[in-house]
Amino acid sequence: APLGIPPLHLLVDPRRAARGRRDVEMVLAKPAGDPVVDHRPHKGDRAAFETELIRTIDAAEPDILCLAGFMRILTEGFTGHYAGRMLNIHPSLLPKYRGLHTHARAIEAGDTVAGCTVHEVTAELDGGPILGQARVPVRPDDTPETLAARVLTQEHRLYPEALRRFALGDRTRFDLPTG
Ligand code: NHR
Repeated sequence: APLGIPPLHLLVDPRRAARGRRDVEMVLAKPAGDPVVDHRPHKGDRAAFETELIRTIDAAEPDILCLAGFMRILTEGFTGHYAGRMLNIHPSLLPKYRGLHTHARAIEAGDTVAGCTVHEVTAELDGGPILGQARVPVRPDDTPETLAARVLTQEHRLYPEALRRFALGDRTRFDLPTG
C-alpha cells in the first residue's frame, strides 16, 4: 500500500452491480466475483437489506468504509454500526444541495462555483462532518452533464487525499488546491 494504508477490501453498490457494472464495486484486495448484496429482494425493508450488507462487509473486517455512488439511504442501524469509520463523496459543496440532482440545482441557482465534498456518514443524510472539498467553476453554457464531468475529475483527486488524511487520524477540514 503506497500510503502505508492497508488495501481496501470491498465496497458494495447493489444498484450498479445489479446492472453488471463491476467497475464501480471497487474490489481492491479481493478478486472480482465477490458476493454483492442486492437491495431489490428486500424491497420495503431497509433493515433487512442492511443486515445482509453488514454481514457481507464485516466478513472483510474493513477499517474504513468509503461510499462512492452508493444510492440507498442508510438507517441509523447501519450508520451507528460504522460510526466514525464511514466516508462518502457528494457532488456538491455541502452544506449546499444535500440529496440528489446537485448539478442541475447548482446551475438553476446561478452558482458560479460548484464542487464536491468528502464527509463522514452519519444518520443525517449528507449532514455528517465535512472532511474536505474541491471547487470547480461553473461555465455559462454548462449542462448538468458537463458540470458533472468537471466535478468528477476533482472527485478523483479529492477522495484519495481525504481518505489518506482520515486514515492517518486527521479529521481537520481541508480544501483541495485547484489545478
Ligand atoms: N445515508 C445516511 N444515513 N447518511 C448519509 O450521509 C448518506 C446515506 C446514504 C447515501 C450518499 C448520498 C449522496 O452522496 C449517501 C449518504 C442517495 C440518496 C437517495 O435519495 C440520497 C443521498 C445520497 C444517496 N436515495 C433514494 C433512497 O430511497 C434512492 C434514489 C435512487 O435510487 O435513485 O434510498 O448523494
